[in-house]
Amino acid sequence: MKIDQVELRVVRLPFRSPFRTSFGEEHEKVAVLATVRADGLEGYGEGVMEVLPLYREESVAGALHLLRTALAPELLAVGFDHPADLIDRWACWRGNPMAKTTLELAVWDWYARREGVPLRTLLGGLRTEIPVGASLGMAALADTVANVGRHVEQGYRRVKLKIEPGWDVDLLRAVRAEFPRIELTVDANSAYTLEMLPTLQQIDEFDLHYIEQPLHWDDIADHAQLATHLRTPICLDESLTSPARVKAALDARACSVVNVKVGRVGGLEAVRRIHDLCVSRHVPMWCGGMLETGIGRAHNIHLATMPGFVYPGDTASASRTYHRDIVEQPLEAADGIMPVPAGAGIGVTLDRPFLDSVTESIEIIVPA
Ligand code: OSB
Ligand code: MG
Repeated sequence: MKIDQVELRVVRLPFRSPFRTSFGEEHEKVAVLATVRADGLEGYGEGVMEVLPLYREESVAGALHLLRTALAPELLAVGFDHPADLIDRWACWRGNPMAKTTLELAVWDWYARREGVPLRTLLGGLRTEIPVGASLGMAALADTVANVGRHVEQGYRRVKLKIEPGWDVDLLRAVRAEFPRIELTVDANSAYTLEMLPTLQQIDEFDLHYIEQPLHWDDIADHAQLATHLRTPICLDESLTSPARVKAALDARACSVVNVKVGRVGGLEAVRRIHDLCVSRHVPMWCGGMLETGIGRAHNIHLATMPGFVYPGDTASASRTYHRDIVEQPLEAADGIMPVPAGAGIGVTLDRPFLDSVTESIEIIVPA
């Protein structure tokens, strides 16, 4: 198959309210959207790089450079038989999983639309709806407790709280006092070190489903150490950047739960490989989020239908994050259940006037 052109578009969308984590406070989304065009069809992908490398080390500027100078020209020159082939073809360019995923997702969406099937079907996902939880940014204690209550009332299947040193035990005590039995998790986004073991051990008393990425954003060894001192299961997020890294983390017993973000691990074929590994080892997985627009969110919903995604993910209603989305279909959960957009590919269409109104730049790349 030959692709006629690749569009790279940068959009800027304000959040409804600031999202605060241990690595900073964010007020808006800057997303790179890739569109591939061929045979009168379009496919869409979204990158989760940030303007500055606060979560992992990729950035919007670096990803655009790789996309326009290497990935898109290679795809346009060579074409493809199956989207699953791209990950190995692009391995010659080291790392940069988020940049690669941006374009790989667009090819998967295009391919599914051309086959006339929902993307989930290509991934082996039989479910037409998925249970979801919500990730709450840091806020004042009383506001956080009230916010947990609102999400519980809305039926979210799990609530995740962002923590950091000094904002952990008291927070959990307050939330558990009000909600002793809800499925509760915490995400430290790499804010702790092994020296803080006594604090981390106090977290054991709150009956959390897991603790997400307590230590350094690229670490496996220290997490393996930590796991021997905690009852609470460890879930890795930032550290898992490829199928090989997931295998290394499981071999080292650094985590017993896996957060899958397609951009962080290098695309949907990488997700499939991680999925099969985790299923074979009986390791529960769930689909993380990066506050995506409707394109990335729709991809997440489709991939989370794969049978190994047994815990509720972070793919909550789009309206929690945005006043208005760039896709026409509302991606909204009801009672903690998110329906999978029906139709071919990821099942969404673009709200073109709104998309254009939030677009910062567009470039079109054609075969050389
Ligand atoms: O660690 O899961 C994370 C958002 C940005 C960067 C990292 C993370 C998050 C979230 C948001 O927790 C989840 C979502 O609602 O998309
Ligand atoms: Mg996380």
